[in-house]
Amino acid sequence: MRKVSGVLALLCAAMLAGCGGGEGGGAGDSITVGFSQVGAESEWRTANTRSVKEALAPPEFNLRFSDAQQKQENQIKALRSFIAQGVDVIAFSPVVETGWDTVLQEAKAAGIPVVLTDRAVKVSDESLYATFIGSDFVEEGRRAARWVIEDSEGKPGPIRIVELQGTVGSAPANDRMRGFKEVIGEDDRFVIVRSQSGDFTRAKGKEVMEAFLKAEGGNIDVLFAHNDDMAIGAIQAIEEAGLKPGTDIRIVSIDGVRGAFEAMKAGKLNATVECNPLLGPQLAQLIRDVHAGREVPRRVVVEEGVFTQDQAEAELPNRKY
Ligand code: GZL
Ligand code: ZN
Repeated sequence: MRKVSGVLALLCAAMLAGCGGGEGGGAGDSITVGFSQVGAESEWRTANTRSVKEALAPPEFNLRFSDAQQKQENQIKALRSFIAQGVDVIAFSPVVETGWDTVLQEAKAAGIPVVLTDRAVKVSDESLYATFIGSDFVEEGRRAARWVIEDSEGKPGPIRIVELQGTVGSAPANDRMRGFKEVIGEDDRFVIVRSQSGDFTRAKGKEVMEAFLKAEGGNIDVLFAHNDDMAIGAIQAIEEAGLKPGTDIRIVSIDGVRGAFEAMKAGKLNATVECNPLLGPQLAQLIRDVHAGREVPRRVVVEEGVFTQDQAEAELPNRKY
């Protein structure tokens, strides 16, 4: 089915180009896509970038890819340059949720459709983007909390939790926190004693966990990290403090990257909530459909699961990222 629609898309693009449809910036009948990526901050992001580049490959696509080093102003600059180049479609993963209305109005005025992938935006006018494909981050936060509740079965309170949050203002950080609090709040044994952003990186995760340990000493029962990279950094800090990660402090994180499976196999991480970065093929199909003027769903949710320590060894060889 995908093959046929791919050929159809090429034919119609050729026809459009043929009748001087003014295909913006497309070389021949390929679809020129401007893609602005958040950065290269985590294993998840590396896998996501690989999946996007593999899916938006020549000759069908002419991909212009930019890495924003996790800065919104760099993404806005990239989007403006894609508009100036007259690309056919713009796709991007917005580093934070707000501050996009102006540049997306400019894309709309230039007649360039926008596809959101991975993270969402908060905008006044829904027509500023055609579709959003990404995870349900609130559900990921709920899954992490459900694991903590299950893991704390029979333990008396207070159970003291520290939280390493993702990038300030980003959809995954806002929504994972919301989902986690919604479920953990149902059981008053749990207390979130400290929350701070580790910006989704190993280095910052380690640094913030060192501060938590200094402030709370051995008084931390659970670490909830919004991504595996921060959890892996925190694990180093916990070991350097002479404590056993996964035992003295139970740890749950999100993404399900290879590093998490290795940490679970070593008994240092207890669970990871899967967050699938391999969005490339679905993104490519959405771009084909949008470019060809076909209807697309406003929201495409990516299916994901949860992995625990006892499954790590068996699952490791199957991991694609
Ligand atoms: C989630 C993605 C997050 C990952 C982090 O879809 O936006 O950003 O959870 C990454 O690892 O940095
Ligand atoms: Zn996800």
